[in-house]
Amino acid sequence: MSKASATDANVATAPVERQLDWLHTMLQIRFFEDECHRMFAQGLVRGSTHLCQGQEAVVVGACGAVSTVDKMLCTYRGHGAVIAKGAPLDRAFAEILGKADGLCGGKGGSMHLTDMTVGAVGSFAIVGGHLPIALGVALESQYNDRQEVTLCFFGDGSTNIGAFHEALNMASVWKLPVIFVCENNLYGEYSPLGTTTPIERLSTRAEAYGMPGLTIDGNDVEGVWRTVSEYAARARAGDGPVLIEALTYRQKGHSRSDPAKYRPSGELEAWLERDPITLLEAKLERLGVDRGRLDDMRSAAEHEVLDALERARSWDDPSPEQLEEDVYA
Ligand SMILES: Cc1ncc(C[n+]2csc(CCOP(=O)(O)OP(=O)(O)O)c2C)c(N)n1
Ligand SMILES: [Mg+2]
Repeated sequence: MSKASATDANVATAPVERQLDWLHTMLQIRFFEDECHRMFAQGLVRGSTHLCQGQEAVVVGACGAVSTVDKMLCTYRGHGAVIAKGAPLDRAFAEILGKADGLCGGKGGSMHLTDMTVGAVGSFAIVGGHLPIALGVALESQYNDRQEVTLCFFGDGSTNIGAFHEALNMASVWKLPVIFVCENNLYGEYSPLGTTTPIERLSTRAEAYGMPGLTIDGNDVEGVWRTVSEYAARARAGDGPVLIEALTYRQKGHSRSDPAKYRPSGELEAWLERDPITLLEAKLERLGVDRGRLDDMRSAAEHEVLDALERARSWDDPSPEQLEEDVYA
């Protein structure tokens, strides 16, 4: 068995089995997104999709720090978050394919995956629009005296939207149990953060609203888990929200039609060196996990994803009658 590295030495590590669970979910998300990319490229699905390859550690670490009864809201780049919260792979694929047994009856699609049974309250396509909604979800928990937290994921671009500022302010005044997690992937669509935002550390915006603000390595799943665990406990105790800025990188373009040619040369390669899955595998090897076990897990995750896709593709499309259900006008 090899020893943990010096950088790990002063920090309590999560049990290896737990870290293997995280790896498994991160691999499922990676393969899920790769398959989504293929489905859209092959014209099996209309519209667009926003993939999260490279950002898996943020959602897996954060969702791993809360339980099913806790709530989660995310963006249109939300497949990974919803899977990390526990939604089944086949019904997520089915939703994207517009099938009747999709998570939302096939009526939401890629940008609106929702699974209330696991606390995945919604994926939102209006940038920043869901932050005030997260407050309402958290207010309901607080009002009914349930010690739940609401995880709210959003991109760096959201921090320039008015609703971000209003939401942080009110969450702090009312001490709402919201964990605001900014997935800072350095770009809002095709714009580097620095061209739209006059500060570098987005977490400093927390200070204006009287809540703690931290910047963490979003590609270190255990670090994300540890930070969210700590602040979730604080929120459950009634001490209010936190803003966590998780630094990460979107390995693909903004949406499926974006080849991301605007990236400076070498940037992608540098971030691929810090791929969150590779980092976790290397750490597990240092902790003594056999390489063969990691390879087996990788191929199991790939098969699970491919099986789920095959099942979802075999399911029925909504009937004409089902199309009229859930329509309010
Ligand atoms: C209110 C609003 N303005 C503009 C858009 C168009 N839009 C879609 S995604 C996006 C970029 C958001 O970037 P960021 O918040 O960093 O999230 P990321 O896509 O990087 O995950 C924009 C401007 C939108 N959906 N909603
Ligand atoms: Mg972004």
